Amino acid sequence: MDDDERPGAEEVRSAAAALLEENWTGDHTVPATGLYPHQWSWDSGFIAVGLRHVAPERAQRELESLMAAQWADGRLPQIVFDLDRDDDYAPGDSFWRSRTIAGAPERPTAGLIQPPNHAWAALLVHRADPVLSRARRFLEEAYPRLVAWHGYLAARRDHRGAGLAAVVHPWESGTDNSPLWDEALAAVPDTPTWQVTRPDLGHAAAAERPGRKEYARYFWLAERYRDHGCDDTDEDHPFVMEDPCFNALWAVSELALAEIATELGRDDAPHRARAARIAAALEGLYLPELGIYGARDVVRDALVRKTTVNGLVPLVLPGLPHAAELVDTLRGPGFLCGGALLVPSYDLRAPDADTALYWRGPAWFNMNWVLVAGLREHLEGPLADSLARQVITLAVRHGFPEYVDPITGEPHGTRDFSWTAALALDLAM
Ligand code: 2M8
Repeated sequence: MDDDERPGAEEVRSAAAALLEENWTGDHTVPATGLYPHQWSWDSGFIAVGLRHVAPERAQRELESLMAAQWADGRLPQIVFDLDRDDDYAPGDSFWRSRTIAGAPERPTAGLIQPPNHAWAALLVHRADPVLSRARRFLEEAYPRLVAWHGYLAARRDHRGAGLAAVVHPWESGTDNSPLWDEALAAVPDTPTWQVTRPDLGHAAAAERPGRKEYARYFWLAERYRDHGCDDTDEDHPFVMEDPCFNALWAVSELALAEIATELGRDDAPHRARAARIAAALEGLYLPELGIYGARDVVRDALVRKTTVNGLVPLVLPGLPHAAELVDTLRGPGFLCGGALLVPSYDLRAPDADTALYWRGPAWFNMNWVLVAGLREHLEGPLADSLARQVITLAVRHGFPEYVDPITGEPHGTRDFSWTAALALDLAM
């Protein structure tokens, strides 16, 4: 790409800041108006990372509003519903009825969770403006909530007792229709009681969203979890998966909590110990023959041997034993050397890869941002820099798309997508 095609830092900053302002509701940022009209958990983490450069107080409030919807058991919910603005999303508050569940907060939320990038985001937000952060007691207030959140993962989601947290629904992974979940999901009934509605198809093309059968299974699983009071005691829950992306983000966030503890004059050792335990347990997901981390299907006690971007995310961990192999895989024929501009969500050589279909081939900006961080951690500066430039260029050129075709850069999904803007902004600063 020619240098003159690349947007300058000021262009990125002003376009991204304008979009983030537009998507700000007064206490949080929606992922995108229309398709995603509420507050999403890991979106808020990524959005705060970008917002810190242009509106540090809003970045803090982004995380504070999510943490204000914490459940008594410590979970941070997948979605905080904003009923005043828009109810065009399913399943919404009428499905979850969270206020009828003991321990749920005042504000209506989903019962599920999303990947724990929040402590990592909180540390970055603090460092962007420590004076403001201290004046607002941002870390003092956030720390106990983040400790409780990670405590929930350790106490309620470590189904095998091996040190990893499990997701009980594909939505919890944030990578909804990743091929990692195919086999486990195929065993889930597609007969929910709740009538499945698809308002999402009014905002995005059907060919770019999960299919009808997948949605029926998503609803069935959500219904089962809800009907067990979202209490994580359902021993026969049919979908229990250990995701390398979710757990790597947990470990990085645990390391961030250690830094936050130090900043607050508290003991950082328990956080470092837990991060080490998660990292050690992650090694049980490593697939040496593929040079990548897979997922574990806890119900079937089997590893899912598929090469997805989720399996590259452990690169963010310092001292990762297989970092060199992961970098080779990332550079190799399934990912960048398939001629890709950005790292795709799924091995481009897989017969069922589809470069326009959501988490089954397209490149996502959040994953590429995480990989830039991972490459920098492992001293792969030139590759990190070239990926960062592609993130910025494709984000700005296409009006902050949700995701892109990794080969052509063609935009897909919704536009004006908040984390695309926030993370491009972060990389441009
Ligand atoms: C997508 O997931 C939601 C369900 O949570 C959906 O498809 O309706 C995913 O890309 C997820 O990672 C993201 O957090 C969410 C909002 O951007 O959209």
